[in-house]
Amino acid sequence: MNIAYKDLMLFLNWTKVAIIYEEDYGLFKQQELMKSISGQRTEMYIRQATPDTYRHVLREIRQKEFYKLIIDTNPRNVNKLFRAILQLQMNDYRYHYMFTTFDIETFDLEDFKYNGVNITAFRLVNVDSYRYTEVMEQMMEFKLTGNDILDGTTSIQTMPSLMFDSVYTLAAALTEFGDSHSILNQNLSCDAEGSWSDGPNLYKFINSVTMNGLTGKVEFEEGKRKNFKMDLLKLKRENIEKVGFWSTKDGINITDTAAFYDTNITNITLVVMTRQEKPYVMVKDDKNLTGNARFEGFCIDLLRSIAHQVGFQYRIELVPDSMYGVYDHEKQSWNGIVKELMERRADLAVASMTINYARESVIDFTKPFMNLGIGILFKVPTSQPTRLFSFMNPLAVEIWLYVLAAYMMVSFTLFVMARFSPYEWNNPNPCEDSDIIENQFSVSNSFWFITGTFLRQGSGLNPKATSTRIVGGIWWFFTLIIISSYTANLAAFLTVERMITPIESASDLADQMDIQYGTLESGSTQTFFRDSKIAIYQKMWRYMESKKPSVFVKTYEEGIKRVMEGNYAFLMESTMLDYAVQRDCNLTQIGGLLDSKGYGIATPKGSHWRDTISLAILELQEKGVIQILYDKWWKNTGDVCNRDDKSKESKANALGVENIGGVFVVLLCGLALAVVVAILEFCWNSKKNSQVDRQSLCSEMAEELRFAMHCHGSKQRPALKRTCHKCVPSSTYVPADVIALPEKHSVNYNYH
Ligand code: CWD
Repeated sequence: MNIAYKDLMLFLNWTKVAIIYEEDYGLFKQQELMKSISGQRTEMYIRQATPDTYRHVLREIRQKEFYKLIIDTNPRNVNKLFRAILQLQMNDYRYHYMFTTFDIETFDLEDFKYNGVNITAFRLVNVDSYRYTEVMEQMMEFKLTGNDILDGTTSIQTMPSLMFDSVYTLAAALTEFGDSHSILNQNLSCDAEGSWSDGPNLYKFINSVTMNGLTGKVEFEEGKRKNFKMDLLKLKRENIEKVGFWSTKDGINITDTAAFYDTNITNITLVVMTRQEKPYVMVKDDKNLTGNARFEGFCIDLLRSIAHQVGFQYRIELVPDSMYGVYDHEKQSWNGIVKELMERRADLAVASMTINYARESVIDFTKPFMNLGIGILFKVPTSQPTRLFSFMNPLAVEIWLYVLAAYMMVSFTLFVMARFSPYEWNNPNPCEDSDIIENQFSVSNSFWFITGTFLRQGSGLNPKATSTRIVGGIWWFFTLIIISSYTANLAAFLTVERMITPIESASDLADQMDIQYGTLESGSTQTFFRDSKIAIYQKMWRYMESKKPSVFVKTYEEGIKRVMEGNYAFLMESTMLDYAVQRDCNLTQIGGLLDSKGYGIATPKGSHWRDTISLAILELQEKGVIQILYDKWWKNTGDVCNRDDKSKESKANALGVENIGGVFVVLLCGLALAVVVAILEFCWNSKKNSQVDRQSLCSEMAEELRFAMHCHGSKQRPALKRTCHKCVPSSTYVPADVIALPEKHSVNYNYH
C-alpha cells in the first residue's frame, strides 16, 4: 500500500512532507514509507498525535512550514482534526492533505470547499463495478422498507466491502473444495495444538479464488491480495472527484492532471504586500477610494496584468515597517516585506524588490521583470566662475611654460647662429664700398624677430642665411600651430559652459572624504556594500557604516533631497536613478553601474504561484506589455525635464602636452637642422676665406670663431669685413695700426 503513496508523492513532487499518525491505527506504515522514499531527497517530519494533541502538532507543522501532510489517524476522530485545521487557518490552497483512510467520501468536507485546500485519498471500493451497483440497489430496497443500512451515506464503506468480499471469497473456496472433497467436520480443542486437517487444503482453495467483488478484482498470492486497483480521489471546488487511479501493475495514473495544478481559481484572494515607492507603487490622493483602487503605479499595473492572465483576486497591503527587508545579524531575523512573506502574512510581494542571494534563500522570486544596477546620483556641477585670466585656460600651464622656454631658446639660437653664419654679415650700405659689414641679429633684434613672428606681426628683419631661415621657418610653423590651437580652444572655452565634476566614479568617492555618500536603509543596495568582497566597496561600506550623522536614508526621496542640498552622493538603483534624473535637470548620474541584477515578484518559499507568475512575466515581456508600462510611468508622465545638450559638450579641456606636444618636437628638430646647416655654412665660408687669405683652414676657422665669440679682432677680406652691429658707431673709428697697413683690408670695431 505504501508504494501507492510513494508513487503519488513522486508524481506531485513532494519534497517536504509531514506525517501525523495515531497509535494503534495501522493502515499506514511510516517506517516502510520512509524506507521506500529514502534517496528521493524528501524531508519528512513524523509526529504521533491523539485527538487532544491534534492542534498542538498541527501548529508545530505550520511553524516548520510543512504544507504537504499525510494524515494517518482514525477516521472516527477526523472531525476533531478538521476543527483544529480550521482553527489554525491551515485550510487554504497552500496546504495539501493526503488521507490514508479509504472512506474520504464519508467525511463532511463542507468547510474545505471553495477555499482551494487540497485533499486527496485513495478509494478501494470499485464504485463502477456491476457488483457494487447490484449491492447498492439491494441496500436501497432495504431503505424503502424503512431500514436504512446505508446510515445516511451514499456509498458503501471499505470495511463492510472487504467483509463482503471475504465472505464471498470463502464461500467460493468452500464450494470448490466441497465439490472435490468431502469436508470433514472436526471438533478442535482450544487447548490442544492440533490443527484442522482440511485447513491447509481450504487455504489453497482460497488462494485460487478469482472473482469480482466490491473492492474490485479479488485474487490472491500466498494469502495476499494481488492485482488490485484503487481510485484516487481529490476534493475539487465542490465535490470529491476521481482524478486517477493506482494499480499494482501500472502504478499511479492521473487522469485529471489539472486538478493538481489548477490555480485558475478566480475566487482565491491573494494578499499582496508592497511598499510605497514612486513610480512603482503610489497612494492616490483621493481619500474616498478604498481597497486596491487606492493604489497606482507601474507595479500596480503589472500586478493587474498578471492577475488577469493567471486568474486570481488580490488584496494590496502596505508593509507595516516600510522596509524591503534585510537580515539583521544581531537580532538574527529579517524585517520588511521579506519577513511578511516568511511568516506567511502575504502570498506575494509586488514592488521594486531586488532579487539577491540572501533573500532567495528564505523566500522565492519569479523571473525578473526589470533589470538594473547600482549607480551614483549626484548634483549637476555648477558652472566654473569667470576669472580675469581665463584667457590662459585654453592651454595647459605646462604648455605655456614650454612655449616660453621655446621662445627663449629659439631667440638665442637665432642670435648665435646669425653670428656664426657669414651670410648674415652684410654691408649696411651696399651702394658704397664700405669696409664695415653688419649683422642684423643682435640679441634684442633676435628676440624682437621671434616676438613679432610669434604674434603674427613681423619685425622688419629678414634672415638671409639658410640656417637662420630654417630657424625662422620652423618658428613660423610652430607659431602657426600654437596660435591656431589656442584660438580654436579659446572659442570652445568661451562658448561652452565649463562644469566641474569633483568625482567621476565609485573609486573617486572612496578615495575622498569631502563628499558624503550613502544608500537606502534596509535595502539590497545596503546589503550589496555590506556583503561585498571588493576592496573599494568594502572601504565605502566602512565609511558609510561609521559616518555620524548617518548617511543612510529612509526613502529614496530623502536621498535625492540630500543630493540637491549638495555635497552628498546617493548610491541608488539605476531604474529609480533614471526616473529622478529624467525629472530634475539638476541631477545627474556619475560613472557607470556597479553591478547588475533584477526586480522580481517574491513569494513565500515553496509557493506554487512562483512558476505560474514567472510564465506570465515572460509572456508579458515578450508581448512588450512591460515596456509599454515602463514608458507610461517613466517617460510619458509630462513632468520630464528638457536638457539641452550643453552639458554633453561641456568637455572643452585645456590643451596639454599630449595634444600639441608634437609641435615642440618639430621645433627642436628644425633647430637641430638649422645648427647643422649653420656649421656647414661656417666651414664652407672658412674654406673659401682660407684660400683668399692664404691661411690654413684651421687657423681661418679659429679666427672666425674667435671673432664670432668675442665680437672683436680683425680679419682681412676684400670688401667683406665683419663688425658687430652694436659696435658700429655713428662715426666709424679706425685704429692707427690698421691705417698703417693700407694695402690690407681692415676690420673696424667700436665699443660703446
Ligand atoms: N532599494 C535599494 O536598496 N536601493 C535603492 O536605491 C532603491 Cl531606489 C531601492 C530597495 C531594493 N530595491 C530592495 O529590494 O531592497
